[in-house]
Amino acid sequence: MLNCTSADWERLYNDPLIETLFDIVDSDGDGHISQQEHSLFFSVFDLDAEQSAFVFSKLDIDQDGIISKKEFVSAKREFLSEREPGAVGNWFWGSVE
Ligand SMILES: [Ca+2]
Ligand SMILES: [Ca+2]
Repeated sequence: MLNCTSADWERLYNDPLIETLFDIVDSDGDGHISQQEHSLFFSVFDLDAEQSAFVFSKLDIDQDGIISKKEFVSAKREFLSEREPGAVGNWFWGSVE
């Protein structure tokens, strides 16, 4: 993060893969991921659905009950930059080998 230039940040926030993934999870296309959509995403990808509510609360940084695109992108960024168990991104993607 310390080495990130503003161009890097711009690239991260405009990563088409993240946008695409967000749009997939946001199945009703209202621009936010609800807990129901998140739970559905977990089941579709055969992840542990029982963890969905807990993971959702981790991702919902401002605790307003929905995951915004900004929150989603920040989780993805944490997944890419953090290898510590318990990092938000790790919870989102489940246990990654
Ligand atoms: Ca939605
Ligand atoms: Ca939120």
